[in-house]
Amino acid sequence: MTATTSNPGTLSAQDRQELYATMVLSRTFEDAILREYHADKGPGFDIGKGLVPGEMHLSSGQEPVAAGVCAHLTTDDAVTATHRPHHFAIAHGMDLNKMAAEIFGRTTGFGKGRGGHMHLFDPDTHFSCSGIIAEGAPPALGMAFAFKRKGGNHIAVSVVGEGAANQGAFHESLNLAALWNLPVVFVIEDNEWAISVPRSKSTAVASNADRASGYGMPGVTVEGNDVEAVHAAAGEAVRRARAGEGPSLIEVRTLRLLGHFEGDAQGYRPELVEVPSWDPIPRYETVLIDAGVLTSDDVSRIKGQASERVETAITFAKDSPEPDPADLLDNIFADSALDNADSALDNAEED
Ligand SMILES: Cc1ncc(C[n+]2csc(CCOP(=O)(O)OP(=O)(O)O)c2C)c(N)n1
Repeated sequence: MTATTSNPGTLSAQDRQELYATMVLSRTFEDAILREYHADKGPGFDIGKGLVPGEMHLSSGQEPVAAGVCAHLTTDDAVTATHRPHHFAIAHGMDLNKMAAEIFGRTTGFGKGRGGHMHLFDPDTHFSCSGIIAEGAPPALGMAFAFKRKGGNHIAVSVVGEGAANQGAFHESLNLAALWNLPVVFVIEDNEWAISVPRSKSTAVASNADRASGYGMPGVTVEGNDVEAVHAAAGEAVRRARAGEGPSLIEVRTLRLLGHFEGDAQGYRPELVEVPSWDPIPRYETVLIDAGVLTSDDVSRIKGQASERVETAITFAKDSPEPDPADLLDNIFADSALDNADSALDNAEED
């Protein structure tokens, strides 16, 4: 999406429709992945089985964070996301076909099917994510440093969960980003749970946004899982970064509608009974319909277009070739690295 600099209350009808459409596309994609993931796991729910093997972390409920932040970015800006990456990947404009193919482990995927859903990587849109929590923060700094050295006003966004916000890599990144005045926006997606650990059991700090002042940057908390409030906070943080005013931290109180991973029974979440009424997408839909920004025809059109794109991507993934086991060791080392290693070995043998 194109970068905008909207302030609260100044979003156009088109901006608001786009925020809604981005969230709908993300949810539609994940609902399809959920369907395919569970289709053939067998009676004992074996995560090694089926068309989409391995773990699956879905972001349903957290769409306002990605839509609100990425509305300010172009694909020349970098995003490093988490092990729960789909909503950010989609909001940042990654190709749905290659994304689905990667998740299905097919050769047409972003990483030739070797990374899977936690390791979506696309140099064209400057997007990456990782199964290692807080791992994306240092590379975001590297991207921001490069952008600053090259000139221009591109920025990097580093997304972490509130659990990952306790990791050393995250804090070292905040420190260096402020010290070097780098164009970075740190986003904490606070869904209150790090697997089964509530925020109150992982940090003594009531609000992670307060930590920003310890590093010399502004920090803001966005309450209510509200896409327009995220958009407003991100607008200011992105403006600062582009203007050379340095990094900012945004903590968004959001909501994970599903388990930490698919198959998680969530016995640790007593509040779950209330969750359906918290779904941010129907809530925003009602707001926009009441404001006269969306009609029910618009809703059907947006959902229909999302479904069409998503089902095309799922079909593309299913029709794509599986990797050939003979290629297993390809693409692990760059050829030059192998050459260097060979000559180092030769030299060692000669010595
Ligand atoms: C460095 C590291 N330690 C532990 C894990 C195991 N792990 C995977 S997800 C997770 C919890 C992450 O919680 P949070 O950062 O709040 O993100 P959420 O899953 O809620 O989106 C942990 C501890 C990991 N992947 N990487």
